[in-house]
Amino acid sequence: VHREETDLAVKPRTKTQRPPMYKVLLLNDDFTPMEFVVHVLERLFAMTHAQAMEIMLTVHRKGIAVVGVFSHEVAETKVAQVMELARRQQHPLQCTMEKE
Ligand code: NFA
Repeated sequence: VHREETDLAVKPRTKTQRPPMYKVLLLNDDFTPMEFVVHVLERLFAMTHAQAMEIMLTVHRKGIAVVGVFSHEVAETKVAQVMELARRQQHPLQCTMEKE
C-alpha cells in the first residue's frame, strides 16, 4: 500500500540552491615583470612562493590561468585589488572573473 494512502507525510524535497562561484583569471602580457606577478599572487591569494611561481609560469606559457574560485563578492574584491596594485606600478597586468 502506498505511503499517501496510509497517511504518512511525503517530505517536500526542493533542490538546495548553492550560490554560484566565480573563477578569478589572470591574463598574460609582454610587459608585467614575472616577480611582480609572483608578488601579487603571494600577497592577495595567500600562495607560497612555489605556488605563485607555478601559476605565474602557467599564465606566461598558456596566456591565462585560474588563480582561485570564490563567491561573487570575494572574486570582485580580488580582481579590484589585483588591478589596483598593477595600476599603481603602471603594469598592464589584467585580471578578470567568470562564472564557474
Ligand atoms: N609575460 C610576462 C613576462 O615575460 C610575465 C607575466 C606572467 C605577465 C603572467 C603577466 C602574467 N615578463
